[in-house]
Amino acid sequence: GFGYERYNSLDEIYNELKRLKRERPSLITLIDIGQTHENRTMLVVKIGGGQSLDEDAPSIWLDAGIHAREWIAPATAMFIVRELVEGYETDPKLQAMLDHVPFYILPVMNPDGYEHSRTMDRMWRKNRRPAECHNKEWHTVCCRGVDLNRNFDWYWAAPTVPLPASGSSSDSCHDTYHGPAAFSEPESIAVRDFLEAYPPKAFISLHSYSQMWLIPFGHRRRSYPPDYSSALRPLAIRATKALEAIHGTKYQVGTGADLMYEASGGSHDWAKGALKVPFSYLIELRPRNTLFGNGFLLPEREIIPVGNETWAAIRVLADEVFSQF
Ligand code: 0X9
Ligand code: ZN
Repeated sequence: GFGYERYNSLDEIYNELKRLKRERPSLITLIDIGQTHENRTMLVVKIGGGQSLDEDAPSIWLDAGIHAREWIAPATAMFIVRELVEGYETDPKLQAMLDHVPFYILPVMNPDGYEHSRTMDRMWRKNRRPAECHNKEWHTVCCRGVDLNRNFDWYWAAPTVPLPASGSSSDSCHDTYHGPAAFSEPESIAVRDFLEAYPPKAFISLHSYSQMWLIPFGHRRRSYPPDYSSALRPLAIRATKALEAIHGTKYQVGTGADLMYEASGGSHDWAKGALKVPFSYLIELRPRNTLFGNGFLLPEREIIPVGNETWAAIRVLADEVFSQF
């Protein structure tokens, strides 16, 4: 069965969400936002805000697992689900916040890829779009999967420098294949349609790894939204200070393009640039670097510490949304 200190299967995660819903039917709503290529359900859990779906109410969006191999992201999303559900009973300030500002959490945005990473290929990243074939020299190659974090309609498929490959690739065999068109994938369509119907005040996407709190925009170096210095960056710095205060974990703050590499078609860039979500961030969770092996293979003993420190940061963000809207 499900455990908060373990990496769980998709079934275990969905069963836990259903169990929480049975226990607290008035606090929790489960929303099926779409189906994947392999017909798995994409499940959003709404916590707080009453049971009706109010399009105008301020809310906070959190997704995880857009990249299949980044297992700490869904585990952290589930930690935050539990923190919100239990805190609602025990923390009056959190209760007041959740009554006014619900969380919409999608713990596994890429269920097909996640299961493929669990059972077939630990380092799988993309979704499981059926193979596309193209000619390469003297033979035909066919490859599966689109990088969902290159498939959003924000400078989609734009060339990037200096590493086109890590930026966004037109080669279906590449790990950053952007797909045949913007929003070509059922998973990115489901998220877009939901967010357009219920536009949140904050958008957070959990990834791993690097310990970075990334701010739009990531498609070009030195490209920033107008409120980067006045709002987005100061809040990110406050949030990462709260994070560091828990276990001393240090985060870098900046745009993905400045700190890492240019990459177009990302969901957090689209959320800020196209949907105009006030606070949009991409969080690269632990570890910091990969000196001791593969950074995607974070030991299970770190799940709870990562959950605690990340929750402290997200709490800062939630309090800010609550005070502003
Ligand atoms: O490449 C990505 O999609 C993200 N990194 S990951 O290792 N989790 O795959 C980072 C995207 C942030 N934006 C830029 N780096 N431009
Ligand atoms: Zn990622």
